Amino acid sequence: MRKYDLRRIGLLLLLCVTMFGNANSQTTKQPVALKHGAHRVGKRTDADMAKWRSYGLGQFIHWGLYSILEGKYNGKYYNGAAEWIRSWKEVPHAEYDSLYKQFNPENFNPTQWAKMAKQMGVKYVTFTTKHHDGFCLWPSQYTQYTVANSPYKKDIVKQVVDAYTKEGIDVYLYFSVMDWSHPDWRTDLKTKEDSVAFDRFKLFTKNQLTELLKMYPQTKGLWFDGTWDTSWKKSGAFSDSLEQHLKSLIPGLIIGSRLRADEFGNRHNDANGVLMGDYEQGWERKIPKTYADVHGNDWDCVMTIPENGWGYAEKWLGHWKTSYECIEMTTQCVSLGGNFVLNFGPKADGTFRPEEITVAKEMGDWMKVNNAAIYDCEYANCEKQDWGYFTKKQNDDKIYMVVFNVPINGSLKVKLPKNTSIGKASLLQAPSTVLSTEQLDYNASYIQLPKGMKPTSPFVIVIDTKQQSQVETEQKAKT
Ligand code: H79
Repeated sequence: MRKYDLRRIGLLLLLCVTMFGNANSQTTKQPVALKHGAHRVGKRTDADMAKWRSYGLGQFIHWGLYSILEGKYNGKYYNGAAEWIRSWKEVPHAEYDSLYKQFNPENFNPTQWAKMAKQMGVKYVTFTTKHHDGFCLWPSQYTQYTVANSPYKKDIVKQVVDAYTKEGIDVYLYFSVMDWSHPDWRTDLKTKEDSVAFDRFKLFTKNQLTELLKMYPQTKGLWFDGTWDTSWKKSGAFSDSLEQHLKSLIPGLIIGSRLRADEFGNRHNDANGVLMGDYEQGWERKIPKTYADVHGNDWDCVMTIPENGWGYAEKWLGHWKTSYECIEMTTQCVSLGGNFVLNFGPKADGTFRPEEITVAKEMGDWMKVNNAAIYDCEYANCEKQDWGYFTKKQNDDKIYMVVFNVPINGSLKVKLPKNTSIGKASLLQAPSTVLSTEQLDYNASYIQLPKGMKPTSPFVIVIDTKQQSQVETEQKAKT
């Protein structure tokens, strides 16, 4: 019996225990024996994944031919996301597919990009190597539709990978499986011809991904997209073997839950409800409300600064987020055990719009002072309060309160986990300022802000916790 089969049997047994071990469970369904389901129950425990978990903040970059059109065509503005403009009926495909002849980002300065990201405080970047239009920002040998055939000619992916790696920022490659430029790509497999064509497409996909990992061995992970079509959902065996192949090329490689489908076409979670992939990749432009919503998984939230739209658009219609909103989202994600990844859509010439430069700068300024509450932090298991968010240092007992709304009386309610109490509360920015506390019951307290403190930006309180003995807790609980 192969090691792989043994692993599956182990997984099934684990599922049985999980599902039948709980006598109160209402949904005691028989686990389904799967050939292409999850390979693991629970989180990865290795060092690469531990590093991913400690990032807190990441950057996403969407850059491609759509950046040239800037969300408009013939003077009319497109209502959808700028990177989807090729699918707008106004845009002739042949014209869009010729845009590569104009791709020449003369002001592209990868070192400047990486330095801006570094100043912002991001620990990883996810970069679009190929979006849905199929245009490759690296010189792929498997298609002519690449940057090598543009006037710019040079390899963009290599420059991004090298510049960010040099700044100590981990690089993840975004890759859209859906490829509008490829004649063999299908949304469904209805005929024999479809299946034959899609088999060629699968080989093309595998070749391109193998090529990427061989050309850029510093890659820490892959961020898949465009995997929702029926054709891909019918290709569970392939995506399973593809994932294993990619992981064999770079040990420790991190791949989210958007790549695979099981043999029944279930995505993200397999037929037994177990996550397929190293983290839950379903939080696109939304953040879970409670810790229960993340089902014990690692996860990331990818977010746009405008309401929608990832590629560059001349006009941002509607609201766009301020740096404080982005800082709050970062904190909220970390407080629920996830990473927050903020998107940037550079212009076709390779420069960033001023609004994005401002957000990056202001977030970085805040992170410089307050990053102790973001990096290496996790869910703190404290009851959520209206003033903001709790985070907890991994492998440490320190709890952080990131305060966004100060109550008029300056009293911040804190409810720590069972058997834990406040040893000392102080301001992160002024550690010698010890804050007074008033105990409400055995694990709830008020922390009082210094009189006259009028914060002008979100700030952090550090709680050094102490463990109460069980006896002490029980005695207090009785009174
Ligand atoms: O790259 C950015 C987006 O362009 C891409 N993901 C982020 C990171 C993205 N595009 N669309 N979506 C995500 C959401 C998917 C929408 C869909 Fe549909 C709705 C897929 C299937 C139904 C509309 C109808 C689009 C395809 C069919």
